[in-house]
Parts: sequence; structure tokens; C-alpha cells
Amino acid sequence: MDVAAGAAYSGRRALVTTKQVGMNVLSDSLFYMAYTGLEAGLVVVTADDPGMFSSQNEQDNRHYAKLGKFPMLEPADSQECKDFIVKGIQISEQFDTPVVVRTTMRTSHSKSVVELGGDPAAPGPVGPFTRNMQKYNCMCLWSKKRHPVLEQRLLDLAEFAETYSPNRIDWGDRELGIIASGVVYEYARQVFPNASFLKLGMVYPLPRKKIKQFAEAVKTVLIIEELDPFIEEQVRAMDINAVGKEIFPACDELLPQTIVKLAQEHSLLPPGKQTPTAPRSNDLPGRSPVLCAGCPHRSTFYLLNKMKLPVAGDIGCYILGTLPPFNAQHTMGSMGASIGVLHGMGKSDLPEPAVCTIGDGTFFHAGIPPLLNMVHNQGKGTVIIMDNSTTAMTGHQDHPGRPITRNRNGLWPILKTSPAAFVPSPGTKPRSIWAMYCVSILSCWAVCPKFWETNRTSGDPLSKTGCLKKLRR
Ligand SMILES: Cc1ncc(C[n+]2csc(CCOP(=O)(O)OP(=O)(O)O)c2C)c(N)n1
Ligand code: SF4
Repeated sequence: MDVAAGAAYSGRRALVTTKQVGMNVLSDSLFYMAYTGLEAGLVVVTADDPGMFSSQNEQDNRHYAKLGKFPMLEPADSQECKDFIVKGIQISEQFDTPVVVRTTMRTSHSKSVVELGGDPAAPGPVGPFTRNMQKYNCMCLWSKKRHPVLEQRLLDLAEFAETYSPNRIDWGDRELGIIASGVVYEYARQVFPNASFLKLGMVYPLPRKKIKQFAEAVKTVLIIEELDPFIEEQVRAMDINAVGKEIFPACDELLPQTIVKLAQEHSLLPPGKQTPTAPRSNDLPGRSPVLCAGCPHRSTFYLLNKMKLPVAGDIGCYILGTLPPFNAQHTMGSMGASIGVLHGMGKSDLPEPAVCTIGDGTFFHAGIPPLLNMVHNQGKGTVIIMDNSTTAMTGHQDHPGRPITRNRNGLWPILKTSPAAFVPSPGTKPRSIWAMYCVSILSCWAVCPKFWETNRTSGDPLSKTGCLKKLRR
């Protein structure tokens, strides 16, 4: 996020993409950017996960818009996903603010026809850096003066939302007026084809006048939204009698068949209406996710299970060490948390030695500050770095320890600067964990075979290293 800030301050447009919990990590920087504004457009795309298909919680990131005071757009289909990025950049430059585009897992994974439009003009050279400390330096002295600017900007954006075309009313039967946004709008349209609709493309700030006009013209206002009553609370605060969360719960996705079922239970639809759903075979066996055959994490978890140690876990493929047959990760919270949790366990004088597991990608992303903190505060425990030379779980992305950007043992130069006892993997006796009573690091290194499989023909420098030659034999 700060890299994007630096670019936007320098006059270059920037885009940041993140999954929903990534907003928690980048919010500190996004919030200061709402105060400073920028020299060129900046858009953040966040993908929420109603239904928790691959996330540790089901947070509703729309709240960030209200908390951080920046506009948020919500596309309903692939065309809008593309259009809202362009519109987001325009709004960002027009109102001098970062803009967040919120998708959900379904919008991100769905495919529909997109009209591309013309190629954007190539960016020209940027001028010298704008030296405007009163705007870009958030020292409280100056930041205090930016707060009223931000409040006025929100009012201006609310006015803009009134005429912003993706906030549109489609009149139908006036008995029922539905307010919806995102992919849920598409579902609701399918379930209630004859109702009147207020479709919101901008979910913060809301077009208050348009909402009032809509509510006054229909008999019942129904708000269908996944997760929290974010729109509903704002609409009710406008003294509009709306129905929403008493029908549609705050947990899980609201798929068309769920909307039909709940609407029937509350007499909004006659019984018997069905929504077409994809056919499913009932005779498929249940399969829980497992570590791949030959995964190097397997042997580490096999030993951890045998040693019956308490293990603070982290996020990556190795989260699967939690499940049978390993049963070897006892906590997992957020990316990089394992080292801090281990630190706390060590400070609690447990009657047994404790360890934590953290992948190399996660270590570089979020593990170094807590490790330094642990060493500085004389913690005790063993940090096991599950080094498979890649960021496997999310698609084998590069990271700073990978040979493509560094030497083969990218972790080592960093670990050697730490005053923790460092035990590299070759010849390591896992039992030595028992003997350690300080911060120790055990690097379990073996390349992820899936990564090797997909990269061996790509000319990636990793495929030329000795480790891979060994693996191939
Ligand atoms: C704050 C945050 N950002 C991103 C993610 C998505 N994420 C899940 S696992 C992972 C990477 C794991 O890589 P690594 O630690 O190297 O473990 P591996 O999968 O290679 O075993 C990422 C980026 C997340 N869960 N939380
Ligand atoms: S992708 Fe790689 S790290 Fe992940 S489970 Fe498979 S072998 Fe293990």
C-alpha cells in the first residue's frame, strides 16, 4: 500500500489488490492516504469472502469505507469489475481520494462478457516530486487541518452518488422495492423479476435523496445484502422503514436458492417457486484438503505429531498440518501471528517446550518484525521456517527469499543477522528442539515439488540450482 502511495504521490496511477483480511494489514496506510489525497489516481481492490471459502473470518470490508472515510464501489458483474476500476481512478483524481472497489468471491470467480473499450493512452513522464508537506505529511499539526477537507469531500461524494449512473432505479411492481448491490443484485433480480430495484454501484457514501425517492414510491423496502446490515443501518438511520436482516442472516452467502427459501418463509414469495441450480451428483465421496503427495511439509508434521509439542501455526499450505493424520498445529489466526503467539507461549512458562511453524513466504511478509521482537525481549521457543522456496498456497508467487531475486539460500543472510540460534536443515536433529531454551530457528528446506513441476521448463533460475538437480535424480 505504501508503494502505491509513493507512486500516487509521484504522479503515477496505482492499483493495489488484496483479499479481505489483507485490508486489515493495509488499512493503516490506506487511512493516512484518505487524509493526504494524492497526485494521481489510486484504487484498492478487495475481495471479500462470504461463505469463508478460504479465509479465517467472514469480515465485511464495506465497514472500512465508513471508518476510513473514502468512497467504495461494488461491481455486480465482470463488465462492472472492469468499468469500476476506470471509474475508480477518475473518482480518485476528481475528489483527491483513494477509492476502494469491493468484490466478493462470486464476483471474482464469475465470468461474463466484457466490452473493453479503447486502449488507455501510455503514461507520460512525471514531473519533480510535489513538495507539499501540509498535505502529504500527516504530522498531527497538518493532519488536523486535513480532517475538515475529508469531511467536505464525503459530502461532495454523496452528492456525486446521486447522479452516478451505476446507482440506478429500475421501476417495476411498486408493492416491493429492493435495494441491493454487487452480485446479490443479480441474484435478487433473478428471484424477484417483477419488483422495483435500486441498484447501488457505490455503497459508500450513499445517495440519500435517491434512496428517499425510491422508498417513498414503493410499499415495502427490502434490503438484500450479504453479511452485515451495512446499507440497512444507514437507510434506517434516514428514518426509512426497511426490512432486511430479520429475513436474510448475517452469516454465509446469499445464493438465489437461499433467497427464495427465506423469502418464502417470510411470505414474500408464494410457496413452490424454485430457482434453477446446477445439478449435483450425490454419490461423490467427501474429500477434505490434504498436503500433496511428496510435499516436504509432511515430514515436518509427522515429526511434530510424534513429538507431541504444542505448535503455534500460521497460514500457507502447511495449515493442512492441522488435519489428520498430522493433527500438529494447535493455533492459527492471521498471517505472521505464529511467532508472536509462540513468544507469548514461551513467556507463559508452559511446562513443555513450544514451537511455531511459518512458511518462507509468510516469514518474509510478516515474520521478521515479530522474530526480532522475540529475540529482543528474550523470548523462548523454536521457530520452524517451512521453507519450500515459494509461496505455494496462493499460486507459487515469488518472494524476496527466492533464487530468482537472490541467491539460493535467500533466508540465510537475514537469519544470520539475528542473534537467535539458527539451525539449518541439513543434519538437523529435531530432538534438539527439546534442548533449546532461547529463541532458536529451524529451517526445514525442500522445494515444493508442485512448484518445481510447473517451473522446470520455464527457464526459471531455480531449475538450474543444485537442489533441483538433486530433486530430479
Ligand atoms: C493478510 C493476508 N494476506 C494474504 C493472505 C493469503 N495467503 C494465504 S497463504 C499465503 C502464502 C503462504 O505462503 P508460504 O508462507 O510461503 O507457505 P506455503 O503455502 O508455501 O507453504 C497467502 C499470501 C492471507 N491469508 N492473509
Ligand atoms: S503445493 Fe507444494 S507446499 Fe503446497 S501442499 Fe502441494 S507440495 Fe506441499
